[in-house]
Amino acid sequence: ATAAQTPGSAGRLVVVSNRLPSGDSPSGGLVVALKDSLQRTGGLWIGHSDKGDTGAGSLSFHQGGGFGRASFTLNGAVYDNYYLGFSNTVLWPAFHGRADLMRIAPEYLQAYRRANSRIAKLMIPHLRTADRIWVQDYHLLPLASELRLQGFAGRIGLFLHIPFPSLADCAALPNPADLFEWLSHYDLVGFQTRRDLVNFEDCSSRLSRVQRLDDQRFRLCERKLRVGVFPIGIDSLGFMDEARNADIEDRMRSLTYSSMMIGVERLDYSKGIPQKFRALQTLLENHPELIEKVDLLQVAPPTREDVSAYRDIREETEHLAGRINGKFATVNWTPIRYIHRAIPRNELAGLYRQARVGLVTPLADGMNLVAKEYVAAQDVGNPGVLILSRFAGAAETMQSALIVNPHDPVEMAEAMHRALEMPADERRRRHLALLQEVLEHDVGWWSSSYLATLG
Ligand code: GDG
Repeated sequence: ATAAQTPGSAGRLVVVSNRLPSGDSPSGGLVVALKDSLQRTGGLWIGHSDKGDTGAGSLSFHQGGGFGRASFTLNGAVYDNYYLGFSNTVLWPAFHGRADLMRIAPEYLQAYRRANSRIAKLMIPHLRTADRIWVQDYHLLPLASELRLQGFAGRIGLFLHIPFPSLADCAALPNPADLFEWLSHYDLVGFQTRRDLVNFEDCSSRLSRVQRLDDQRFRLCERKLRVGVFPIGIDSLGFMDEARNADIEDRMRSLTYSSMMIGVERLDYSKGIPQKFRALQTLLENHPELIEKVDLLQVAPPTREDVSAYRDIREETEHLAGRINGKFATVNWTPIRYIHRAIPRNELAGLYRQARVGLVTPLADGMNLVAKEYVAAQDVGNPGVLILSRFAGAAETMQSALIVNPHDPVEMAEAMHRALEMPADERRRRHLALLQEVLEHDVGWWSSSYLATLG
């Protein structure tokens, strides 16, 4: 098939992600970062939407949001097998070190290929030769190969938001060589951390045909590929404002105890919530003077509930919270306040600012934006302390946090104790170093350095 590409002189930015950002709701960091380039180049954001005619043979264009937005729909069964199936029951667990949670089924891979081929087909009539396409994340790995097959010859980049797997996990994928074949059709593949780049090199050299050309260039499956490390950030100034203006303090003042620790993450098995709860239990056992003095506010909105591993982690989390609360609670205090729904963004910013300790303790995480949001939200004169897992991508650049191993409950409990007792000058020193990093490498820096490299 040939692409009906409109020749055009000015290249636009075309962003493709699994989900199309909505035009009216408050913008996430990614939208804030890309809005300028999209507007300036008259660009387009393409993503899935379930509002629409599933049989539609073309993209649907939407109003609002300040830049071009177009959506595709997929047949319900194809979408489920592509999104819940291959993306979230094969790729997500393998890429997060949990190959044991994979469920491999031929119809998942088939739907994943079909979905990507269909997305490419719907995109082709709307593309111009000079466009730069920026594909977001693991749902769309084969998109470049499909676009090439259908005739698009312009620049295509991929950013992987999640970790690149280790060799053992990569080898557990249904057809490991496919992954490298898919990646080889991009001009630029961006990773969150150096560790991901090392894993990519390790896996591709064992499972595919690769040759290093220089620092940033490989020959992969007979094609040239550029790679780079681009740690994603947040809209740091925007979030600092949000936290300063949040009006949560009055309501929080009615609480009788002084120290709140906070955890915020989708209820995902990669986030280490049970490990965090067990560490809190160890803290209360080893430091009983903290009973009625400290608590953990855990915000854990539901996610991917149709996948069985997510039902299991919910059971485990709720069982553990109940057990720990039952064991330690008194008539006017409970150690864990657990909220299983999303709370509004501005409220979240105010809660981070109130919390003396931010607990970001995933077992595996591409970057982890909560760590950056917690830092941005603090009062610089009297900041809280960030406890950060060494398995979060964020740990590569946020070494002034208290870095912990989430598998070790005693180490984590001691870090919590240390954070709660930390003198103000040490808190300010650590916070300042972290804040500088969060401000310097915000999401605007991330998108412009990626796009400058894509060319
Ligand atoms: C993937 C990678 C990488 C959470 N609960 C609520 C809420 N959130 C917001 C947080 C934060 C975002 O969701 C979560 O971002 P993370 O980075 O922590 O994690 P993932 O969702 O797993 O994201 C990750 C990221 O992509 C970007 O590349 O860092 O490693 O896994 O912004 O604040 N927001 C609101 N209510 C909630 O209850 N409003």
